[in-house]
Amino acid sequence: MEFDTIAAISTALGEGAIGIVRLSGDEAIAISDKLFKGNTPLADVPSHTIVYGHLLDDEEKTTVEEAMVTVMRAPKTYTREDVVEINCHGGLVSVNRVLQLVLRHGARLAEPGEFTKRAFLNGRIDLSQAEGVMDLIRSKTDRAMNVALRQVEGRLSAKIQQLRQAVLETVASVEVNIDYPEYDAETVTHGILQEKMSFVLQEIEALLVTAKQGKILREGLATAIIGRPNVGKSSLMNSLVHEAKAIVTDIPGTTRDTLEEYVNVRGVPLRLVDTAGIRETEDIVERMGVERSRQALKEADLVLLVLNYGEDLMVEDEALFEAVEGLDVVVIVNKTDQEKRLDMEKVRKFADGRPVVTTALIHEEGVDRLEEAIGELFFAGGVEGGDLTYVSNARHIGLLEHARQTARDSLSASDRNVPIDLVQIDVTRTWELLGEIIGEDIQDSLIDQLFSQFCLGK
Ligand SMILES: Nc1nc2c(ncn2[C@@H]2O[C@H](COP(=O)(O)OP(=O)(O)OP(=O)(O)O)[C@@H](O)[C@H]2O)c(=O)[nH]1
Ligand SMILES: [Mg+2]
Repeated sequence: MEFDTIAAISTALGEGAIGIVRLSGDEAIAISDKLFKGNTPLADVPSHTIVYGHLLDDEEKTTVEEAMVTVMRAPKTYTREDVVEINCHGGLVSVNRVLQLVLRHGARLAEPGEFTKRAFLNGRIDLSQAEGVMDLIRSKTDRAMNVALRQVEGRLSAKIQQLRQAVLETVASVEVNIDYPEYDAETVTHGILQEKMSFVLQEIEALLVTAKQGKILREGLATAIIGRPNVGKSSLMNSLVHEAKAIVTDIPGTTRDTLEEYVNVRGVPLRLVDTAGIRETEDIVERMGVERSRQALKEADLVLLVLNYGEDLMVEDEALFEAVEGLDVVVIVNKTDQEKRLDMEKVRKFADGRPVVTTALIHEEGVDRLEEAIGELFFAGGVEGGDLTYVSNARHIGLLEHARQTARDSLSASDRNVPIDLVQIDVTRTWELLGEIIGEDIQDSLIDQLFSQFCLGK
């Protein structure tokens, strides 16, 4: 494909030791040569080498920067085009100046994600791999990063290709049938369809099993800390993020608005939400806070339900147990340094098999046990360190769910001996849906929208 030459600052903006301005396209080397002065012109240096020199301002003929310039010729580059990376001094002014210089000499400012988009359009990676690149940059824990890395390497793509191949074999067999009905191979075709589509369905289902965990690794587990006022919810938030983020006082009703923080607990990324203590109140602001707590509870994947060891179980506590029915919950009995008033038997009964952890957060006691309980809850089922072909992207999950449906439809139609050319419709649709995951048969507008979510310079 033919493209113009693009440029962007590829390092994070801010003060740093070095900053990089990257160019990609047919003119990348020629444009760089216009402003670069070193021992040899860039056009003559071997590919994939880095050279030292200066950048000159064409108008004022002054040296703008001292730079190390990497020349990478197509096709073995990130975009499959000629790529030049200008390493200059880090710092907002410096990198911006270099960028301006490059733009003045004929490069166009890249759109967000445009380098990766080119890698996709030039066929180096498929769409799911490109999306993996974005996840990689945004990953918040090691584990999430490993999952993204596998996706960039093409694990998911390979799986999808394999499934599409199986669907294609079905299609081919059906086509033969439609074209040569005199052979009356319909029974054979139904047999092939049953076999192949069952396999495809099974594999899609297996992928979707990983979806929940994959999505959590990517977006963080929405975790709401709830409990009556003053039980120690904000103390818990602070203990988990290892910082005094939330205000803690002995006044019930201290927290009035929800407060959010990301934290990595044993490899599980939590999007932790501290909430206002839930109680009936006349105070308008507090009441709005309580409403938000209820909302946070509704949106939570995991609930940390905090109780007070120094008080009897109250009706409000019991109401909370009711509210979290069916959710993943860890019960935290806090303030164990106080005299015991809580009936632990009763708590266990209400917890109904869900983990109960005791803490004295005022002394940072029990935080370890809590972290362990969260880790165990999440990685129960031993997925840890196993096959990392997670499906984590909402777009992929949506397409897989749809493909699961069309695969099922084709099987049940075949079961009912529906004419094979009608069954074919569902089979073909399955093929298309799987294709969309890796970016085949996908609309340009959707591609533009996907890449626009990237950061500048990637
Ligand atoms: N004795 C004792 N006090 C604690 C413990 N944990 C927290 N506290 C105290 O309990 C009080 C309330 O703690 P917070 O963390 O603000 O409680 P909260 O649940 O966020 O309260 P609201 O925001 O008002 O709903 C503070 O004075 C804390 O210092 C503990 O383990 N033992
Ligand atoms: Mg609080």
